[in-house]
Amino acid sequence: MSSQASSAAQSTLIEIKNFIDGRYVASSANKTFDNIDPVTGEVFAIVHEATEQDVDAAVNAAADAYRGEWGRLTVDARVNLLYKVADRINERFDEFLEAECRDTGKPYSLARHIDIPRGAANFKIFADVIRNVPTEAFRMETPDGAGALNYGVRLPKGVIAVISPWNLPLLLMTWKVGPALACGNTVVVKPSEETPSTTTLLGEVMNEVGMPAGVFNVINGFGTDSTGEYLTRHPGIDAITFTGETVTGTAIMKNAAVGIRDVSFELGGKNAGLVFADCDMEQALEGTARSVFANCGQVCLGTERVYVERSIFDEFVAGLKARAEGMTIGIPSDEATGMGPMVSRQQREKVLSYYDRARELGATIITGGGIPDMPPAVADGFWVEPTIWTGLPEDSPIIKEEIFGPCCHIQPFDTEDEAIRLANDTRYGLATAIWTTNASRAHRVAEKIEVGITWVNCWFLRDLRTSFGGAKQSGIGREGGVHSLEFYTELRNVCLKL
Ligand code: NAD
Ligand code: 6OD
Repeated sequence: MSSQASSAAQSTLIEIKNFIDGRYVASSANKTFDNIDPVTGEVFAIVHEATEQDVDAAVNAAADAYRGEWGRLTVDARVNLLYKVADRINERFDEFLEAECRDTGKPYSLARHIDIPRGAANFKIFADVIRNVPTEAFRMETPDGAGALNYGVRLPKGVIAVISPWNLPLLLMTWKVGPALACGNTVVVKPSEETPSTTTLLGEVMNEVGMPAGVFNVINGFGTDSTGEYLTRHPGIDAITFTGETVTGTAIMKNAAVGIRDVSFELGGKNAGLVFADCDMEQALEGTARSVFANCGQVCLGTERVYVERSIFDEFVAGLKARAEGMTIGIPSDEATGMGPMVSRQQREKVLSYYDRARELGATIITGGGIPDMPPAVADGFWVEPTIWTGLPEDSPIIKEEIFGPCCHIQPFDTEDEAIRLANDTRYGLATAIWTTNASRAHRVAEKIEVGITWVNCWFLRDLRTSFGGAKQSGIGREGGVHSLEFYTELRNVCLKL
Protein backbone atom coordinates (compact mmCIF):
# COMPACT_ATOMS: atom_id res chain seq x y z
CA MET A 1 0.00 0.00 0.00
CA SER A 2 1.28 3.44 -0.89
CA SER A 3 2.55 5.77 1.82
CA GLN A 4 -0.16 8.41 1.36
CA ALA A 5 -2.96 5.88 1.40
CA SER A 6 -2.04 3.85 4.46
CA SER A 7 -4.63 1.74 6.24
CA ALA A 8 -6.15 3.60 9.19
CA ALA A 9 -5.22 2.04 12.51
CA GLN A 10 -8.61 0.87 13.67
CA SER A 11 -10.39 0.13 10.43
CA THR A 12 -9.84 -0.99 6.88
CA LEU A 13 -10.54 2.51 5.59
CA ILE A 14 -7.89 4.15 3.45
CA GLU A 15 -6.44 7.31 4.99
CA ILE A 16 -5.69 10.23 2.69
CA LYS A 17 -3.43 12.90 4.14
CA ASN A 18 -2.21 16.27 2.94
CA PHE A 19 1.10 16.53 1.08
CA ILE A 20 3.11 19.48 2.36
CA ASP A 21 6.80 20.17 1.79
CA GLY A 22 7.40 16.69 0.41
CA ARG A 23 5.76 14.81 3.30
CA TYR A 24 2.35 13.32 3.98
CA VAL A 25 0.92 15.00 7.06
CA ALA A 26 -2.27 14.65 9.09
CA SER A 27 -4.69 17.53 9.61
CA SER A 28 -3.22 19.71 12.37
CA ALA A 29 -6.65 19.73 14.04
CA ASN A 30 -7.14 16.02 13.37
CA LYS A 31 -10.21 16.91 11.30
CA THR A 32 -11.24 14.30 8.75
CA PHE A 33 -14.09 13.73 6.36
CA ASP A 34 -15.42 10.68 4.53
CA ASN A 35 -14.74 9.72 0.96
CA ILE A 36 -17.67 7.78 -0.48
CA ASP A 37 -17.60 5.11 -3.18
CA PRO A 38 -20.19 6.24 -5.78
CA VAL A 39 -20.80 2.62 -6.79
CA THR A 40 -21.92 1.42 -3.37
CA GLY A 41 -22.61 4.62 -1.44
CA GLU A 42 -20.24 3.37 1.27
CA VAL A 43 -17.30 5.15 2.91
CA PHE A 44 -14.00 3.75 1.66
CA ALA A 45 -11.53 6.40 2.86
CA ILE A 46 -11.10 9.15 5.38
CA VAL A 47 -9.51 12.36 4.24
CA HIS A 48 -7.53 14.79 6.40
CA GLU A 49 -9.00 18.28 6.14
CA ALA A 50 -6.33 20.98 5.90
CA THR A 51 -6.85 23.72 8.47
CA GLU A 52 -5.87 27.36 8.04
CA GLN A 53 -2.58 26.48 9.74
CA ASP A 54 -1.99 23.60 7.29
CA VAL A 55 -2.74 25.87 4.33
CA ASP A 56 -0.28 28.36 5.72
CA ALA A 57 2.37 25.62 6.01
CA ALA A 58 1.74 24.55 2.41
CA VAL A 59 1.95 28.09 1.03
CA ASN A 60 5.14 28.77 3.02
CA ALA A 61 6.69 25.52 1.76
CA ALA A 62 5.82 26.52 -1.80
CA ALA A 63 7.28 30.00 -1.31
CA ASP A 64 10.49 28.60 0.16
CA ALA A 65 10.88 26.13 -2.71
CA TYR A 66 10.25 28.91 -5.23
CA ARG A 67 12.96 31.09 -3.74
CA GLY A 68 15.23 28.10 -3.11
CA GLU A 69 16.29 25.01 -5.03
CA TRP A 70 13.47 25.07 -7.61
CA GLY A 71 14.08 28.68 -8.52
CA ARG A 72 17.76 27.95 -9.16
CA LEU A 73 17.19 25.04 -11.56
CA THR A 74 17.88 25.56 -15.24
CA VAL A 75 14.96 25.22 -17.65
CA ASP A 76 16.51 21.97 -18.90
CA ALA A 77 16.72 20.49 -15.42
CA ARG A 78 13.14 21.55 -14.75
CA VAL A 79 11.69 20.04 -17.88
CA ASN A 80 13.66 16.83 -17.38
CA LEU A 81 11.94 16.47 -14.03
CA LEU A 82 8.55 17.06 -15.64
CA TYR A 83 9.28 14.35 -18.20
CA LYS A 84 10.11 12.01 -15.33
CA VAL A 85 6.81 12.86 -13.64
CA ALA A 86 4.96 11.92 -16.83
CA ASP A 87 6.92 8.69 -17.19
CA ARG A 88 6.30 7.75 -13.57
CA ILE A 89 2.54 8.33 -13.91
CA ASN A 90 2.63 5.94 -16.84
CA GLU A 91 4.65 3.39 -14.86
CA ARG A 92 2.07 3.58 -12.06
CA PHE A 93 -0.79 3.77 -14.55
CA ASP A 94 -2.95 1.07 -12.95
CA GLU A 95 -2.74 2.64 -9.48
CA PHE A 96 -3.85 5.99 -10.86
CA LEU A 97 -6.58 4.28 -12.86
CA GLU A 98 -7.99 2.41 -9.87
CA ALA A 99 -7.80 5.44 -7.58
CA GLU A 100 -9.51 7.69 -10.15
CA CYS A 101 -12.30 5.24 -10.86
CA ARG A 102 -12.88 4.51 -7.17
CA ASP A 103 -13.26 8.22 -6.40
CA THR A 104 -15.46 9.05 -9.38
CA GLY A 105 -17.20 5.81 -10.35
CA LYS A 106 -16.20 6.38 -13.99
CA PRO A 107 -15.60 3.37 -16.25
CA TYR A 108 -12.05 2.06 -16.43
CA SER A 109 -12.43 2.04 -20.21
CA LEU A 110 -12.91 5.81 -20.18
CA ALA A 111 -10.20 6.70 -17.64
CA ARG A 112 -7.74 4.38 -19.39
CA HIS A 113 -8.10 6.32 -22.63
CA ILE A 114 -8.62 9.84 -21.39
CA ASP A 115 -7.99 10.72 -17.75
CA ILE A 116 -4.74 8.91 -16.96
CA PRO A 117 -2.92 9.36 -20.28
CA ARG A 118 -3.78 13.07 -20.19
CA GLY A 119 -2.48 13.22 -16.61
CA ALA A 120 0.91 12.25 -17.98
CA ALA A 121 0.68 14.17 -21.26
CA ASN A 122 -0.08 17.42 -19.45
CA PHE A 123 3.47 17.41 -18.04
CA LYS A 124 5.18 16.58 -21.34
CA ILE A 125 3.37 19.09 -23.52
CA PHE A 126 4.20 22.05 -21.30
CA ALA A 127 7.79 20.87 -20.81
CA ASP A 128 8.06 21.03 -24.62
CA VAL A 129 6.31 24.38 -24.84
CA ILE A 130 8.60 26.08 -22.34
CA ARG A 131 11.68 24.68 -24.07
CA ASN A 132 10.64 26.16 -27.39
CA VAL A 133 8.95 29.43 -26.52
CA PRO A 134 10.28 32.42 -28.47
CA THR A 135 10.56 35.87 -26.94
CA GLU A 136 9.70 39.08 -28.74
CA ALA A 137 12.35 41.68 -29.61
CA PHE A 138 12.03 45.18 -31.10
CA ARG A 139 14.94 47.30 -32.31
CA MET A 140 14.01 50.96 -31.89
CA GLU A 141 15.56 54.14 -33.20
CA THR A 142 16.78 56.82 -30.81
CA PRO A 143 17.68 60.52 -31.42
CA ASP A 144 21.40 59.80 -30.94
CA GLY A 145 21.23 57.24 -33.74
CA ALA A 146 22.56 54.39 -31.59
CA GLY A 147 19.19 52.81 -31.03
CA ALA A 148 17.89 50.54 -28.32
CA LEU A 149 16.85 46.95 -28.14
CA ASN A 150 13.62 45.94 -26.39
CA TYR A 151 13.16 42.30 -25.55
CA GLY A 152 10.75 40.31 -23.47
CA VAL A 153 11.61 37.91 -20.70
CA ARG A 154 9.10 35.52 -19.27
CA LEU A 155 9.51 34.79 -15.58
CA PRO A 156 7.41 32.71 -13.19
CA LYS A 157 4.80 34.42 -11.04
CA GLY A 158 5.61 32.62 -7.79
CA VAL A 159 3.20 30.45 -5.82
CA ILE A 160 0.10 29.40 -7.77
CA ALA A 161 -3.09 28.13 -6.12
CA VAL A 162 -4.68 25.37 -8.20
CA ILE A 163 -8.29 24.51 -7.36
CA SER A 164 -9.84 21.63 -9.26
CA PRO A 165 -13.23 19.89 -9.62
CA TRP A 166 -14.29 16.25 -9.36
CA ASN A 167 -15.32 15.34 -12.88
CA LEU A 168 -11.88 14.74 -14.45
CA PRO A 169 -9.71 15.05 -11.33
CA LEU A 170 -6.24 14.07 -12.55
CA LEU A 171 -6.68 15.50 -16.04
CA LEU A 172 -7.90 18.91 -14.94
CA MET A 173 -5.45 19.28 -12.05
CA THR A 174 -2.38 18.37 -14.13
CA TRP A 175 -3.66 20.60 -16.94
CA LYS A 176 -2.79 23.46 -14.57
CA VAL A 177 0.07 21.98 -12.52
CA GLY A 178 1.98 20.98 -15.70
CA PRO A 179 2.29 24.50 -17.15
CA ALA A 180 2.63 26.13 -13.72
CA LEU A 181 5.70 24.04 -12.93
CA ALA A 182 7.08 24.20 -16.48
CA CYS A 183 7.12 27.97 -16.14
CA GLY A 184 9.05 27.74 -12.86
CA ASN A 185 6.28 28.39 -10.35
CA THR A 186 5.48 26.25 -7.34
CA VAL A 187 1.95 25.10 -6.55
CA VAL A 188 -0.50 24.48 -3.76
CA VAL A 189 -3.31 22.29 -5.06
CA LYS A 190 -6.74 21.84 -3.58
CA PRO A 191 -8.53 18.96 -5.28
CA SER A 192 -12.27 18.51 -4.94
CA GLU A 193 -13.35 17.06 -1.61
CA GLU A 194 -15.11 14.33 -3.64
CA THR A 195 -11.98 13.18 -5.46
CA PRO A 196 -8.75 13.68 -3.50
CA SER A 197 -7.03 10.38 -4.37
CA THR A 198 -5.06 10.86 -7.60
CA THR A 199 -3.95 14.39 -6.73
CA THR A 200 -2.65 13.15 -3.39
CA LEU A 201 -1.02 10.11 -5.04
CA LEU A 202 0.85 12.46 -7.35
CA GLY A 203 2.83 13.59 -4.29
CA GLU A 204 4.48 10.17 -4.20
CA VAL A 205 5.44 10.52 -7.85
CA MET A 206 6.96 13.92 -7.17
CA ASN A 207 9.14 12.46 -4.43
CA GLU A 208 10.09 9.45 -6.55
CA VAL A 209 11.42 11.59 -9.39
CA GLY A 210 13.35 13.88 -7.04
CA MET A 211 11.15 16.96 -7.24
CA PRO A 212 12.42 19.40 -4.58
CA ALA A 213 10.21 19.44 -1.48
CA GLY A 214 7.63 22.22 -1.50
CA VAL A 215 7.30 22.52 -5.29
CA PHE A 216 4.05 20.52 -5.31
CA ASN A 217 1.76 20.61 -2.28
CA VAL A 218 -1.73 19.18 -1.80
CA ILE A 219 -4.23 20.34 0.78
CA ASN A 220 -7.52 18.50 1.07
CA GLY A 221 -10.80 19.96 2.21
CA PHE A 222 -13.93 21.83 1.20
CA GLY A 223 -14.49 25.23 -0.40
CA THR A 224 -16.47 27.82 1.53
CA ASP A 225 -15.24 28.42 5.11
CA SER A 226 -12.68 25.69 4.59
CA THR A 227 -9.44 24.83 2.81
CA GLY A 228 -10.37 26.38 -0.54
CA GLU A 229 -11.24 29.72 0.96
CA TYR A 230 -8.17 29.72 3.25
CA LEU A 231 -6.05 29.14 0.17
CA THR A 232 -7.56 31.85 -2.03
CA ARG A 233 -7.42 34.36 0.83
CA HIS A 234 -3.80 33.58 1.67
CA PRO A 235 -1.56 36.59 0.94
CA GLY A 236 1.31 34.30 -0.08
CA ILE A 237 -0.60 33.19 -3.20
CA ASP A 238 0.49 35.08 -6.31
CA ALA A 239 -2.18 33.83 -8.75
CA ILE A 240 -5.18 31.51 -8.73
CA THR A 241 -6.16 29.03 -11.41
CA PHE A 242 -9.57 27.45 -10.93
CA THR A 243 -11.85 24.99 -12.69
CA GLY A 244 -15.37 24.60 -11.41
CA GLU A 245 -18.77 26.22 -11.23
CA THR A 246 -19.36 29.79 -12.31
CA VAL A 247 -20.80 30.67 -8.89
CA THR A 248 -17.64 29.39 -7.18
CA GLY A 249 -15.56 31.45 -9.60
CA THR A 250 -17.44 34.53 -8.43
CA ALA A 251 -16.55 33.78 -4.77
CA ILE A 252 -12.91 33.11 -5.61
CA MET A 253 -12.68 36.31 -7.62
CA LYS A 254 -13.67 38.33 -4.57
CA ASN A 255 -10.77 36.85 -2.60
CA ALA A 256 -8.41 37.30 -5.55
CA ALA A 257 -9.30 41.01 -5.63
CA VAL A 258 -7.56 41.44 -2.29
CA GLY A 259 -3.94 41.95 -3.28
CA ILE A 260 -4.88 42.16 -7.00
CA ARG A 261 -4.04 38.53 -7.79
CA ASP A 262 -4.48 37.28 -11.34
CA VAL A 263 -7.06 34.55 -12.06
CA SER A 264 -7.55 31.95 -14.77
CA PHE A 265 -11.05 30.47 -14.70
CA GLU A 266 -12.50 27.49 -16.54
CA LEU A 267 -16.16 27.52 -15.52
CA GLY A 268 -19.54 26.03 -16.30
CA GLY A 269 -21.25 25.53 -19.64
CA LYS A 270 -24.65 24.90 -21.22
CA ASN A 271 -23.33 23.79 -24.55
CA ALA A 272 -25.32 23.47 -27.74
CA GLY A 273 -25.01 20.81 -30.42
CA LEU A 274 -26.18 21.96 -33.87
CA VAL A 275 -27.19 19.15 -36.21
CA PHE A 276 -27.81 20.19 -39.80
CA ALA A 277 -29.76 18.12 -42.33
CA ASP A 278 -26.60 17.73 -44.42
CA CYS A 279 -24.74 15.96 -41.59
CA ASP A 280 -23.42 12.43 -41.69
CA MET A 281 -26.22 11.04 -39.52
CA GLU A 282 -24.26 8.15 -38.01
CA GLN A 283 -21.35 10.44 -37.12
CA ALA A 284 -23.69 13.06 -35.64
CA LEU A 285 -25.53 10.49 -33.55
CA GLU A 286 -22.38 8.80 -32.32
CA GLY A 287 -20.69 12.08 -31.46
CA THR A 288 -23.74 13.62 -29.83
CA ALA A 289 -24.36 10.48 -27.75
CA ARG A 290 -20.78 10.69 -26.48
CA SER A 291 -21.08 14.40 -25.78
CA VAL A 292 -24.27 13.87 -23.76
CA PHE A 293 -23.59 10.62 -21.89
CA ALA A 294 -19.79 10.27 -21.52
CA ASN A 295 -18.62 10.34 -17.90
CA CYS A 296 -22.31 10.16 -16.92
CA GLY A 297 -22.76 13.62 -18.45
CA GLN A 298 -20.28 15.17 -16.03
CA VAL A 299 -18.15 16.96 -18.60
CA CYS A 300 -18.15 20.75 -18.79
CA LEU A 301 -17.92 20.51 -22.58
CA GLY A 302 -20.91 18.17 -22.80
CA THR A 303 -23.98 18.90 -24.89
CA GLU A 304 -27.15 19.55 -22.90
CA ARG A 305 -29.01 21.46 -25.65
CA VAL A 306 -29.33 19.76 -29.04
CA TYR A 307 -30.80 21.70 -31.98
CA VAL A 308 -31.68 19.59 -35.02
CA GLU A 309 -32.86 20.76 -38.44
CA ARG A 310 -36.56 19.97 -38.68
CA SER A 311 -36.37 17.65 -41.73
CA ILE A 312 -34.21 15.14 -39.81
CA PHE A 313 -35.58 15.80 -36.32
CA ASP A 314 -37.61 12.59 -35.87
CA GLU A 315 -34.86 10.39 -37.28
CA PHE A 316 -32.25 12.02 -35.01
CA VAL A 317 -34.39 11.76 -31.87
CA ALA A 318 -35.07 8.06 -32.57
CA GLY A 319 -31.37 7.43 -33.18
CA LEU A 320 -30.23 9.14 -29.98
CA LYS A 321 -32.92 7.32 -27.99
CA ALA A 322 -31.65 3.99 -29.33
CA ARG A 323 -28.12 4.88 -28.28
CA ALA A 324 -29.19 5.96 -24.80
CA GLU A 325 -31.17 2.79 -24.31
CA GLY A 326 -28.30 0.68 -25.63
CA MET A 327 -25.90 2.05 -23.03
CA THR A 328 -24.59 -0.47 -20.49
CA ILE A 329 -24.80 1.02 -17.00
CA GLY A 330 -22.47 -0.75 -14.62
CA ILE A 331 -19.47 -0.86 -12.34
CA PRO A 332 -16.23 0.83 -13.41
CA SER A 333 -14.09 -2.29 -13.72
CA ASP A 334 -16.50 -4.06 -16.07
CA GLU A 335 -15.16 -3.49 -19.58
CA ALA A 336 -18.71 -3.55 -20.97
CA THR A 337 -19.69 -0.52 -18.86
CA GLY A 338 -20.48 2.57 -20.90
CA MET A 339 -21.81 4.65 -18.03
CA GLY A 340 -21.06 4.51 -14.29
CA PRO A 341 -22.82 6.27 -11.42
CA MET A 342 -22.76 9.99 -10.72
CA VAL A 343 -19.92 11.16 -8.51
CA SER A 344 -21.92 11.82 -5.34
CA ARG A 345 -25.29 11.57 -3.68
CA GLN A 346 -25.58 15.36 -3.80
CA GLN A 347 -24.89 15.52 -7.54
CA ARG A 348 -27.41 12.75 -8.17
CA GLU A 349 -30.04 14.61 -6.15
CA LYS A 350 -29.37 17.72 -8.20
CA VAL A 351 -29.76 15.82 -11.48
CA LEU A 352 -32.87 13.97 -10.31
CA SER A 353 -34.40 17.28 -9.25
CA TYR A 354 -34.07 18.41 -12.89
CA TYR A 355 -35.60 15.10 -14.05
CA ASP A 356 -38.62 15.83 -11.80
CA ARG A 357 -38.75 19.44 -12.92
CA ALA A 358 -38.79 18.47 -16.60
CA ARG A 359 -41.71 16.14 -15.93
CA GLU A 360 -43.60 18.87 -14.02
CA LEU A 361 -42.97 21.36 -16.83
CA GLY A 362 -44.56 18.97 -19.31
CA ALA A 363 -41.50 17.79 -21.22
CA THR A 364 -41.91 14.82 -23.53
CA ILE A 365 -39.65 12.19 -22.00
CA ILE A 366 -38.13 10.34 -24.93
CA THR A 367 -36.22 8.02 -22.64
CA GLY A 368 -35.04 7.76 -19.03
CA GLY A 369 -36.01 10.28 -16.39
CA GLY A 370 -35.36 8.11 -13.35
CA ILE A 371 -33.07 5.66 -11.57
CA PRO A 372 -32.11 2.40 -13.27
CA ASP A 373 -32.64 -0.99 -11.59
CA MET A 374 -29.28 -2.16 -10.34
CA PRO A 375 -28.16 -5.41 -8.66
CA PRO A 376 -28.54 -5.42 -4.82
CA ALA A 377 -24.78 -5.16 -4.19
CA VAL A 378 -24.67 -1.72 -5.82
CA ALA A 379 -28.27 -0.61 -5.40
CA ASP A 380 -27.20 2.22 -3.05
CA GLY A 381 -24.84 3.69 -5.65
CA PHE A 382 -25.54 7.03 -7.29
CA TRP A 383 -27.08 5.77 -10.55
CA VAL A 384 -29.29 7.74 -12.90
CA GLU A 385 -30.78 6.90 -16.27
CA PRO A 386 -29.56 8.53 -19.47
CA THR A 387 -32.36 10.91 -20.33
CA ILE A 388 -33.67 12.75 -23.39
CA TRP A 389 -36.45 15.31 -23.48
CA THR A 390 -38.22 17.29 -26.17
CA GLY A 391 -41.00 19.85 -26.16
CA LEU A 392 -39.88 22.39 -23.56
CA PRO A 393 -39.87 26.14 -24.24
CA GLU A 394 -36.45 27.78 -24.58
CA ASP A 395 -36.83 29.76 -21.34
CA SER A 396 -37.24 26.59 -19.29
CA PRO A 397 -34.66 26.02 -16.49
CA ILE A 398 -33.88 22.67 -18.12
CA ILE A 399 -32.56 24.61 -21.13
CA LYS A 400 -31.07 27.56 -19.27
CA GLU A 401 -29.25 25.96 -16.30
CA GLU A 402 -26.24 23.65 -16.30
CA ILE A 403 -27.45 20.24 -15.08
CA PHE A 404 -24.16 18.30 -15.38
CA GLY A 405 -25.85 14.94 -15.83
CA PRO A 406 -26.41 12.41 -18.67
CA CYS A 407 -29.29 14.27 -20.26
CA CYS A 408 -30.23 16.63 -23.05
CA HIS A 409 -33.17 18.47 -24.53
CA ILE A 410 -33.67 18.29 -28.31
CA GLN A 411 -35.36 21.12 -30.22
CA PRO A 412 -36.02 21.49 -33.97
CA PHE A 413 -34.88 24.52 -36.00
CA ASP A 414 -35.67 25.70 -39.53
CA THR A 415 -32.84 27.99 -40.60
CA GLU A 416 -29.13 28.45 -39.99
CA ASP A 417 -29.75 31.86 -38.45
CA GLU A 418 -32.29 30.41 -36.04
CA ALA A 419 -29.82 27.68 -35.00
CA ILE A 420 -27.15 30.30 -34.27
CA ARG A 421 -29.59 32.46 -32.32
CA LEU A 422 -30.72 29.51 -30.20
CA ALA A 423 -27.15 28.38 -29.53
CA ASN A 424 -26.15 31.87 -28.38
CA ASP A 425 -29.18 32.40 -26.16
CA THR A 426 -27.32 31.55 -22.93
CA ARG A 427 -25.16 33.25 -20.33
CA TYR A 428 -22.53 30.56 -20.89
CA GLY A 429 -20.01 30.35 -23.73
CA LEU A 430 -17.81 27.31 -23.35
CA ALA A 431 -18.16 24.92 -26.29
CA THR A 432 -20.31 23.88 -29.22
CA ALA A 433 -20.44 20.94 -31.61
CA ILE A 434 -21.58 21.46 -35.22
CA TRP A 435 -22.59 18.50 -37.35
CA THR A 436 -22.58 19.23 -41.10
CA THR A 437 -20.78 18.04 -44.24
CA ASN A 438 -20.78 21.59 -45.64
CA ALA A 439 -17.38 23.10 -44.73
CA SER A 440 -18.44 26.63 -45.64
CA ARG A 441 -21.44 26.40 -43.37
CA ALA A 442 -19.29 24.95 -40.59
CA HIS A 443 -16.89 27.87 -40.78
CA ARG A 444 -19.66 30.47 -41.09
CA VAL A 445 -21.56 29.10 -38.09
CA ALA A 446 -18.44 28.57 -35.97
CA GLU A 447 -17.53 32.24 -36.34
CA LYS A 448 -20.95 33.30 -35.06
CA ILE A 449 -21.25 31.06 -32.04
CA GLU A 450 -20.11 32.86 -28.88
CA VAL A 451 -17.92 30.16 -27.34
CA GLY A 452 -14.25 29.47 -26.69
CA ILE A 453 -14.19 26.06 -28.40
CA THR A 454 -16.07 24.80 -31.45
CA TRP A 455 -15.89 21.23 -32.67
CA VAL A 456 -17.03 20.38 -36.20
CA ASN A 457 -17.99 16.74 -36.80
CA CYS A 458 -16.21 15.70 -33.61
CA TRP A 459 -16.33 16.34 -29.88
CA PHE A 460 -13.64 16.63 -27.18
CA LEU A 461 -10.90 16.04 -29.73
CA ARG A 462 -7.98 17.80 -28.06
CA ASP A 463 -4.71 19.17 -29.41
CA LEU A 464 -3.01 20.49 -26.27
CA ARG A 465 -1.19 23.21 -28.20
CA THR A 466 -4.47 25.00 -28.91
CA SER A 467 -6.27 27.57 -26.79
CA PHE A 468 -8.85 26.31 -24.32
CA GLY A 469 -11.30 28.38 -22.30
CA GLY A 470 -14.72 29.92 -22.16
CA ALA A 471 -16.46 33.07 -23.37
CA LYS A 472 -19.16 34.94 -21.40
CA GLN A 473 -19.69 33.39 -17.95
CA SER A 474 -17.78 30.23 -18.85
CA GLY A 475 -14.39 31.58 -17.92
CA ILE A 476 -11.62 34.11 -17.90
CA GLY A 477 -8.47 33.62 -19.94
CA ARG A 478 -7.16 30.84 -22.12
CA GLU A 479 -4.91 27.94 -21.30
CA GLY A 480 -3.19 25.43 -23.58
CA GLY A 481 0.13 25.57 -25.44
CA VAL A 482 1.71 29.01 -25.38
CA HIS A 483 -1.56 30.50 -24.07
CA SER A 484 -0.87 28.90 -20.69
CA LEU A 485 2.36 30.85 -20.53
CA GLU A 486 0.37 34.09 -20.61
CA PHE A 487 -1.05 33.19 -17.25
CA TYR A 488 1.75 31.25 -15.58
CA THR A 489 4.48 33.79 -16.36
CA GLU A 490 4.99 37.48 -15.97
CA LEU A 491 6.15 39.01 -19.24
CA ARG A 492 8.72 41.72 -18.57
CA ASN A 493 10.24 44.09 -21.07
CA VAL A 494 13.90 45.03 -20.99
CA CYS A 495 14.89 48.17 -22.91
CA LEU A 496 18.64 48.08 -23.58
CA LYS A 497 20.13 51.32 -24.87
CA LEU A 498 22.80 50.55 -27.44
P1 NAD B 1 -17.24 23.51 -7.70
O1 NAD B 1 -17.12 24.90 -8.16
O2 NAD B 1 -18.32 23.16 -6.76
O3 NAD B 1 -15.89 23.04 -6.99
C1 NAD B 1 -14.65 23.11 -7.64
C2 NAD B 1 -13.57 23.26 -6.60
O4 NAD B 1 -13.71 24.51 -5.96
C3 NAD B 1 -13.60 22.20 -5.51
O5 NAD B 1 -12.28 21.85 -5.20
C4 NAD B 1 -14.25 22.95 -4.36
O6 NAD B 1 -13.93 22.44 -3.09
C5 NAD B 1 -13.68 24.33 -4.55
N1 NAD B 1 -14.45 25.41 -3.95
C6 NAD B 1 -15.79 25.48 -3.76
N2 NAD B 1 -16.12 26.65 -3.19
C7 NAD B 1 -14.96 27.34 -3.01
C8 NAD B 1 -14.64 28.62 -2.46
N3 NAD B 1 -15.58 29.44 -1.98
N4 NAD B 1 -13.35 29.00 -2.43
C9 NAD B 1 -12.38 28.19 -2.91
N5 NAD B 1 -12.63 26.97 -3.44
C10 NAD B 1 -13.90 26.55 -3.48
O7 NAD B 1 -17.32 22.61 -9.01
P2 NAD B 1 -17.53 21.05 -9.10
O8 NAD B 1 -18.93 20.75 -8.68
O9 NAD B 1 -16.41 20.37 -8.43
O10 NAD B 1 -17.36 20.80 -10.68
C11 NAD B 1 -18.42 20.92 -11.58
C12 NAD B 1 -18.41 22.28 -12.24
O11 NAD B 1 -17.13 22.52 -12.82
C13 NAD B 1 -19.39 22.42 -13.38
O12 NAD B 1 -19.98 23.69 -13.34
C14 NAD B 1 -18.53 22.31 -14.62
O13 NAD B 1 -19.05 22.91 -15.77
C15 NAD B 1 -17.29 22.98 -14.16
N6 NAD B 1 -16.13 22.55 -14.96
C16 NAD B 1 -15.63 23.42 -15.88
C17 NAD B 1 -14.57 23.03 -16.69
C18 NAD B 1 -14.00 23.93 -17.76
O14 NAD B 1 -12.94 23.59 -18.31
N7 NAD B 1 -14.62 25.04 -18.08
C19 NAD B 1 -14.01 21.77 -16.53
C20 NAD B 1 -14.56 20.91 -15.57
C21 NAD B 1 -15.63 21.32 -14.77
O1 6OD C 1 -9.11 18.86 -22.15
C1 6OD C 1 -8.86 19.79 -21.37
O2 6OD C 1 -7.75 20.33 -21.33
C2 6OD C 1 -9.92 20.26 -20.48
N1 6OD C 1 -9.60 21.32 -19.72
C3 6OD C 1 -11.12 19.64 -20.45
C4 6OD C 1 -12.21 20.02 -19.65
C5 6OD C 1 -13.25 19.20 -19.49
C6 6OD C 1 -14.38 19.55 -18.69
O3 6OD C 1 -15.03 18.76 -18.04
